[in-house]
Amino acid sequence: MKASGLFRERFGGEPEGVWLAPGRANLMGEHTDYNDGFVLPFALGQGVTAAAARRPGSGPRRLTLCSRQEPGEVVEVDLDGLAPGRVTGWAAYPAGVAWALEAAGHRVPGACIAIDSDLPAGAGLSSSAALECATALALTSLGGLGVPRAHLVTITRRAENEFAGVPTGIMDQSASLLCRAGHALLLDCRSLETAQVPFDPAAGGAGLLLINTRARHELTDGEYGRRRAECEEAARRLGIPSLRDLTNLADTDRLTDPVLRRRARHVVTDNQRVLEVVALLRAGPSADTYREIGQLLAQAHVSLRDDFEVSWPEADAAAEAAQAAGAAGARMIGGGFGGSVLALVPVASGGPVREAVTAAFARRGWTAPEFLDAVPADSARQVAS
Ligand code: GAF
Repeated sequence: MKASGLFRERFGGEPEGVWLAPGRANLMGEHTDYNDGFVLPFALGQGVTAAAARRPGSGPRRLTLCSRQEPGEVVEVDLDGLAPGRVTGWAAYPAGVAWALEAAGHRVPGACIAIDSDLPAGAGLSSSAALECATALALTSLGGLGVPRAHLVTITRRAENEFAGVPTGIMDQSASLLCRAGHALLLDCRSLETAQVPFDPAAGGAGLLLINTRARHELTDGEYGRRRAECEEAARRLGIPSLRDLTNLADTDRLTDPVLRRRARHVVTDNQRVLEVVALLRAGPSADTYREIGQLLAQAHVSLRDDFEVSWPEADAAAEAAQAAGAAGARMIGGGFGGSVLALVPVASGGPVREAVTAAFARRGWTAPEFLDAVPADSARQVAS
């Protein structure tokens, strides 16, 4: 385990435990979470690991953080007086978790934490949320703080929104902390009710292929926040608390601004698609089920590209090439403007789809894409003591 190796190198001695938090892919429901709508993510086998131990002695309460992905950097964070803005860069995520735990009334122990990740960075697979959730499990376990998972979701999201300053919804932290192997997680982002929906594409002769388009995804670049503001403005003009309350597509016509109308149309149709996918999955796995889910994925991509306008050229090309080579459907996932495409692929078409997407990128002179076979995995957990 590489995080433990890094811990030994940097801090000497053994960690008291190693915790893993997975990244996520999202089957359906994009940009619906901050509109109080529905999402259907699943956890990946890949994630962030944190090897950690309490600091010995009675010195200042402090976190000492290092990461294999940030070689040479050791960040010291004083827990007393910790406040947003005091820590920046990658360390803001773990420091923000300590801050949010303390703000929720939990006393965090001083600790040394070594981080490692096998999630490709910038691939839109939620590496920041995974970093937060691995840290949250490490700190609560080391401190003997019995914080229920549902609270850890809101605490880690608070770290991201208020400490790291990234205005995301609640999907990614929920996926990392609540998903189950062999299932997708249906989350109602208004009530925060969850349901585990059996999701085993292999049983229907299909597989999930993640295509990292290698166009880097950043949530901090302003476009994400702009979409969020547009949705809030659309809801305000319609006189409803949030776009979740719009269930009839025709109601979007009441928006005279064409941009706001398109944004609202995406949210209404994507919420509906989540519920349709859930109904299909609950009916049981079959080749037909996955063909229909594939069609919904294709529709969702068009909606994200044309109505929500968060797709990017590499994602459009990947989705198109994958579908032409036999994928049942494919769509961009996550916030957009970079990152990954999720393709639902009949097992026999796996090879041809990879070849077709690779060839499409090569024809355009783009960096070759990376592929990852995704299998719905378990949520965050301790992996070594
Ligand atoms: C990012 C955000 F972090 C999520 O909250 C969600 O809004 C997603 O983009 C888009 O669905 O992953």
